[in-house]
Amino acid sequence: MNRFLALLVGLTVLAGLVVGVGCKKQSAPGSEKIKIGFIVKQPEEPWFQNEWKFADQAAQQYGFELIKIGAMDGDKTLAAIDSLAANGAKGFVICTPDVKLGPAIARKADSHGLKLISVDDRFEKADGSPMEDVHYLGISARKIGQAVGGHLYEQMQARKWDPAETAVCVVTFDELETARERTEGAIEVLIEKGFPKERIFRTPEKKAEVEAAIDATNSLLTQHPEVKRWLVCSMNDNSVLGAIRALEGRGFNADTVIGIGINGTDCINEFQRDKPTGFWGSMLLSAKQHGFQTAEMMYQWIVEGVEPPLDTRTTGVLITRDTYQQIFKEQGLAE
Ligand code: FCA
Repeated sequence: MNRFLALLVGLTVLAGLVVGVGCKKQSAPGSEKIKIGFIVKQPEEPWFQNEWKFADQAAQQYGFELIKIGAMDGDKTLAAIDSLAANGAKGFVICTPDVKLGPAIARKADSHGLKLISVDDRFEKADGSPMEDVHYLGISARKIGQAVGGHLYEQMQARKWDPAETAVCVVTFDELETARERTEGAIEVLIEKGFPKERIFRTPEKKAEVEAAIDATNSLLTQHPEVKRWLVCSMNDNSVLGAIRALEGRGFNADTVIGIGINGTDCINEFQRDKPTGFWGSMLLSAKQHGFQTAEMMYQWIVEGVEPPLDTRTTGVLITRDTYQQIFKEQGLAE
């Protein structure tokens, strides 16, 4: 009897082991990874490549699979969401190519039961107001713009430029709230400091790209051949770089132009040139927070049910040709 019992116990333990191993196999790391999408509007821009790089780090740390998709227009964006759903993703982070797509994107995400976090560019309702119910992580746009304005003014004074011979070229992209806030913030501070309002010129770009900024700046320069020195600001590095290229086309250079960008990721080649150009500095944003933190928030939302805050804002810090290497080192960004 005892022997029989022992055998029974032995068999039960064995069976348990087999079942246990079987179960383990099913949930072994790698076989059932959570999938999270990360859609960006301009995959060629270093800013977005950095966001992806940091989101990848979150994927590695937490063991989920990151599906990166570039979507430059509405059709691509909506198709990307369908394909994420078909692939079994549970949610996605997105910088939309057009904030007006917000309601359509939110509806599509909802229809597939996908969680959604918007990054950088906040979704807008049909009436232009922000979709405050969609989780968002973006920059403190007005504050960062104000910092640009402050540094431009300081640099002008440091060079003892006569404000009467100087003008401001503001390449605008007012369709986008985060862009408008940045340029309006810069203008606000320049005026506050005493820069003559009538020589702050706004010129709209059709897209936030170098070529479009070149066009926008050229049309402004044609109207103002009298200006001897220029301060330049815009929504990001590429837009300021475009302005600098247009100014160079008319003989302006580091002695007659002070440009300050935003991102701090798309101006590294510029800082690495042999000679300084009119692109003097940039407000370095935290691509790490935008990429890593949004992906991390999405993962924790899916797995632990921790809903992220509805609105998270990040800050920036000035970098120049002389300081960027040191600051990158301090922030662990150096290659
Ligand atoms: C927008 C811009 C990007 C970057 C980001 C934070 O999406 O297009 O270049 O500045 O905001």
